[in-house]
Amino acid sequence: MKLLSSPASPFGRKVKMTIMMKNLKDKVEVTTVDATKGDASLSAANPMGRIPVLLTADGQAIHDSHVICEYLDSVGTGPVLFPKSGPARWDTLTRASLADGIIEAALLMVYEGRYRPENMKVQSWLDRQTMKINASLAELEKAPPTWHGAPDYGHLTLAAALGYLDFRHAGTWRAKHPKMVAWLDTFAKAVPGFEASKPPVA
Ligand SMILES: N[C@@H](CCC(=O)N[C@@H](CS)C(=O)NCC(=O)O)C(=O)O
Repeated sequence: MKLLSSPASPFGRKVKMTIMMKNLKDKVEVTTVDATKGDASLSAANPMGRIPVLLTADGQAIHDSHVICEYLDSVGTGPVLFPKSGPARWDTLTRASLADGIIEAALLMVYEGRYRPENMKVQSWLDRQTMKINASLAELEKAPPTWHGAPDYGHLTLAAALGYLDFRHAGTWRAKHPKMVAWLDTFAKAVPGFEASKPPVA
């Protein structure tokens, strides 16, 4: 299998953690693709031009980090990352959805800085993204999500989100969320793939 991703991508980081947790490291070759530059191999695999994309051994292109992680969960070994049914499944997916929302808001803020000329920036829109991130973090701080046995896909996604806030937003979230800081430390000890997939300092 081949994973098209980039070291900076928080969605790619989720997939990289999944690869390690599901003991698939020797079965997936990770290729760096720059999604901002209109890469032809990426567009062929995903018309949206987004990373990550997984090319399976039989030539199928699978995209969206959730779909890739669920696929890898089904073909690898190790702990189950996606409960198959019942309340546990909806709990995992809902936690992942909140964490994906944090990533999306944080990413939109980065894109605003990257793509919009200075005189076209809209502060109220940036404030709205900040508000979404802060509201989500405040909720998580009330009751950091625990796990039994091993972290699941929802926990992986949350760790990727917090790692992205560290990477692109100077880790300012840490000051007001001590429980989540401790949560991330505990997660990093439980999932070595978190440290191994850390983006390089820009
Ligand atoms: N929902 C998608 C989002 C993927 C995504 O937005 N990836 C970013 C990089 S982190 C990207 O490829 N951006 C380039 C673009 O949107 O053109 C997923 O979970 O995989």
